[in-house]
Amino acid sequence: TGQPVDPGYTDYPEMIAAADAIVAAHPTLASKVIIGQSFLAKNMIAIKISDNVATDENEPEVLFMANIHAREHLTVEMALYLATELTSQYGTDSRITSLVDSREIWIIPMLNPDGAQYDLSGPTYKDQRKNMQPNGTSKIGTDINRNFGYKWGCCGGSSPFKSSDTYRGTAAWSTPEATVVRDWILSRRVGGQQQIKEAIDIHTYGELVMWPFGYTFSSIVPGMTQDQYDTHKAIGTEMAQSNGYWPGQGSGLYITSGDTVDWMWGDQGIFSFTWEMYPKSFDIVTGFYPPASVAPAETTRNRDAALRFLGWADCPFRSIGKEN
Ligand code: 0X9
Ligand code: CA
Ligand code: CA
Ligand code: ZN
Repeated sequence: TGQPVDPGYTDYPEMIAAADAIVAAHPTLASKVIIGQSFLAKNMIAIKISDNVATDENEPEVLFMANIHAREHLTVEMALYLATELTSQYGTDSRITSLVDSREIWIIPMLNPDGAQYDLSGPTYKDQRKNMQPNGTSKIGTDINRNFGYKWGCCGGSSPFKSSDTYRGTAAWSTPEATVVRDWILSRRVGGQQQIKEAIDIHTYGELVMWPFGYTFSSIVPGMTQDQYDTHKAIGTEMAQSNGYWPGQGSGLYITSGDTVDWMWGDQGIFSFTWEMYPKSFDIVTGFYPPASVAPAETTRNRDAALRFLGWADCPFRSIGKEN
């Protein structure tokens, strides 16, 4: 890109420091969990936010994850904004207080720490998307968001070519980062019941809210009933009305296979969404690399959408008028 790295974006050490600072400031509300290690042995972390945070309570769990794609730095700011807002406004903002009291919220701010750190290593951005696992070509890495194990490698939704930006890897789960997220999500089952009810995988760019499936243009397929589809659509459309993004099924953008949301819904029954943040389209200054100075406006913009999303976690089907 030739664009100089903006030091306003949060890099890996700063992300860890920010998480530690949030936990230090709100030790009863926030905790840091190391969920595993990246290919280059960086700790991958989740921030848990809830009342009585040290106790695994019987409360619906919600996951926000960010920066699976290295160059999508604005998503880290989004994740840290949410963690900051949910803790600092607790006890002041009644809406936040009741959501934090009644849910267990997990935030993974940097799913691809190796790629993110490389992209920010300067002096100019590296245009890195994938992880940092060597593949024998000069375009290092595997696309972690094509490496999940639901319909992996199907249907033209990923690339078999190692140099491609959507290289799917040698097999499903060949990236340590996807495996860490899978194993951690599987660990959230209690008595066979997945505790995580909803998830958002935060990307840039396009200003979109998308739901599964990404692997097929069809809406209703095995693994997605009409009510389940309608529930995704209702919640996704509500979020898009709030933040001004465009709602739709993921395949409406293009077909993907092995992405996070298809696995989270298809394998774990978690109501799952992809956000594509600012900007709406490529322009001369931005694409993946708007100035970090846009972060306050572009994160605050999603506050209400995130809180509405948290509100459905106890019973997503309520969004279509069906309790069950
Ligand atoms: O291609 C992706 O992984 C995501 N877009 S990005 O520009 N951030 O790389 C979109 C994934 C959502 N699924 C579908 N669009 N099918
Ligand atoms: Ca709690
Ligand atoms: Ca729990
Ligand atoms: Zn992305």
